[in-house]
Amino acid sequence: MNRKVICIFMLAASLRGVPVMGQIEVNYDESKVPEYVLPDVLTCADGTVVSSVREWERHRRPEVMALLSHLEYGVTPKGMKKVHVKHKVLQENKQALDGLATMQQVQFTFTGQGKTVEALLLVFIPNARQGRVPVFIGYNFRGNHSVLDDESILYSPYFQQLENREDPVLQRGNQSSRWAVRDIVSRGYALATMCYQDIFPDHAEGGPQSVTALCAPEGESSTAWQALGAWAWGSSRIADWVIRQRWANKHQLAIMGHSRQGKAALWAGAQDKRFAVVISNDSGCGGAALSKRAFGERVGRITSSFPHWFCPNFSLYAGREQELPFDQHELLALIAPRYLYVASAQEDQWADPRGEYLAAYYASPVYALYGFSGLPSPDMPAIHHPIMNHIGYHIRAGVHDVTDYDWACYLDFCDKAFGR
Ligand code: GTR
Repeated sequence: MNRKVICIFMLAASLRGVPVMGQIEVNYDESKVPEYVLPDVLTCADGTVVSSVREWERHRRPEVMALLSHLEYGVTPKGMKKVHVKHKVLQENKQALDGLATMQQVQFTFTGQGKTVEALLLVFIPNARQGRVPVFIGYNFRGNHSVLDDESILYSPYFQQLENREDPVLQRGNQSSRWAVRDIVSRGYALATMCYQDIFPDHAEGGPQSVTALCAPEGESSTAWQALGAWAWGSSRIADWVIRQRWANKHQLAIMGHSRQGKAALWAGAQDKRFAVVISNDSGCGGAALSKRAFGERVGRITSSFPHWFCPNFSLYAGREQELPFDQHELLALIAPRYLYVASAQEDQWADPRGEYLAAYYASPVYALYGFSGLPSPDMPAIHHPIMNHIGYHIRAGVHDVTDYDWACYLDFCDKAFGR
C-alpha cells in the first residue's frame, strides 16, 4: 500500500467510533451556511503547490483520485477488467422517428464469476449524416421504453421482471420529456441510453444482482464500490461499444446524467478520459454540489437514505462535512482539460444550485493550468444566461428535472466543444 493510501486510511479510521451528531435540520437559508474552508485543488497533501500541468497530472490528480475513491465512491476493482462483455444487436429500424434516425437495440451480457447480468442499450443514429457523428451517452431511470413512445422498444431487463403488466412505470414514453431525442438527432448527434437499474438495481439489496457481483471484492470493505461506482463503470462499457461503431466519432463522446446519474456521470468522467464532454444535470450532494456548504441534502442524509450508493467510508462524514479532506470541486477538476458542464434548477434547492456553481468555479484553477477558462467569477449568472467556456454552467427556472431547455444548452455546448 502506498503512503498516500495509508494516510487516507488513517484519516477515515480516526473518525470511526466517533458518535455522529443527531439528525440535523435541512438548511435552505444562505445566511446559515457555515464558515468553511475548501481544500485548495492545487495544493498537494505535503503542502507543495502545483504550478504546471505535469505536476497536476503526476502528483496532485492521482492524490485527488485516491481520496475520492477511498472515501466517497469506492475503488473500482481491478478484477472488473476480466468481466466478459458480449454484444448482440437485437433489433434495427432504419426509419425510426419518421425516418430521422436509425434505431438499434443492443443486448449487453456481462459475465464473471459464473454470474451473468443483462442490459439493453437503445441507440438513435441520425440518418442525415456525413461521416462519423458525436454521441451522447446517458442512463435513463425508468427503462428504455420510457424514453420514447414507440411500441418496438423492448423493455429493459429490470422492467421485464415486473409482474404487474398494468404498472404505470411500463407506460411507453413516460419520461420522454427528459429525452429530447428529435432535437438531439436533428442536430446531428447520436444518443445511446440504457436503464441504470440494469447495471445496479437501485435499492439497498441490489448488490448481488448488479455488475459488482461479477468480480471478487478487493481491498478494505470500507472502500468497497457500490452503485455509483458500478453505474460509472457501466457507462464506460457503453463507450467501449460505441467507439467501435462505424457511425460514431470516438473523439466526440459526451456523457450526460441527471441527479443520481449526474453524480455517476461525473465519477465516470473523472475515471474515463474518453468522455470528451461531461454533463451534470442537477446532480447535487455527492455530485457537483460542495458538501461543506451543508445546504439542502447533506452527507448524513444521503448515506442513510441510499446506503448502497457510496463506499462505507463516506458515511463517516455524516454531520462532519468540515472534516472531509476534499470537496466536490476536486471531483470536477478531474475532468480537466476536457469540457465540463454543470446545470442547476432554481427550485431544486435540495441539490444546492449555488454549491453546484461554486464547485465548478473552484475547479477552474486546474483548467487555467491548461490555458482554458473555467468560470470567471464566484457570482452566479442570472436564470437562463448560460456560460459556455471550457466549463459551462446554467441555472434555469423550474424544478429538479431534465427539460428541452437543458438539452438545447448541452447541444450548443457540445457544438462549441466539437467545433461544429
Ligand atoms: C433524491 C436524492 C438526490 C438525487 C435524487 C435523484 O432523492 O436525495 O441525491 O439523487 O434523488 O436521483 O433523483
